[in-house]
Amino acid sequence: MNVYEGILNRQKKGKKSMWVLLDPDRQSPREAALYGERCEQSGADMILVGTSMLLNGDFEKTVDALKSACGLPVVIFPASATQVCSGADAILYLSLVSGRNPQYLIEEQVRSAPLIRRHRLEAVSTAYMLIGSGGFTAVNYISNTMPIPGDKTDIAVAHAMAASYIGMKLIYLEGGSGAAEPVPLDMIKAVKEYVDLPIICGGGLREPEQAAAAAGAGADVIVVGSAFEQDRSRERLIAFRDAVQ
Ligand code: 1GP
Repeated sequence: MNVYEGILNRQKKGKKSMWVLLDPDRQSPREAALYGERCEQSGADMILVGTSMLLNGDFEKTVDALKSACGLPVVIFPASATQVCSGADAILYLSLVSGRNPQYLIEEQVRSAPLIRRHRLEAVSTAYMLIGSGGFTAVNYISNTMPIPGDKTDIAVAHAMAASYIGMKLIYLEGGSGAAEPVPLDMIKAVKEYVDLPIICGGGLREPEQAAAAAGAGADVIVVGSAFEQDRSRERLIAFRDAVQ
């Protein structure tokens, strides 16, 4: 079963998933391996590797270390075509559909396509929708795009429907890493009502209760990054996992 089939299977069975986002800049590959092991033992379903801005980290070694340390799917969550490497199970082939910047709608995808083929990566077409969270996030700045305002659920729904008609496979509602507020629950509910695709939701989920609320509103997958950067204990991971499921 490939990564996308695994996601679809869980969605069909009504099982919610927790994915952990790991920024390769925040730890050594060795530390990443230990963390990956803990994520697996704590019941996480997948590990995403990516960052808006890679400074010192080793992307490829981090992916390899995670793969050798744990049995979870390790999936690239790329900010650009530079974050493509072999060794991962798949790549979220993101198109920033909420923005109107051609670089992130199609240009980075064209640059990365030959590498994806060379590395035989499974590419999972993902409609990446940046949702306004009341603050200015790294994704806003780097992508040079405007987010969809958090109270404009109709606009979010239209984007998700368009992505579905185009043939994309996942909807990612992104508040932005470390966002002041998570994606509004009403928006998750509305997108769920109109689109059958699995919905991923992340950004600003600091407490298990927030993750539970997002899952309850209709998100099939919850992504948590920052909340585990301060506390990577097994207890913290399990608290989120239990809240999501
Ligand atoms: C960011 O959705 C992810 O792309 C996770 O966000 O770091 O705020 O958990 P956090």
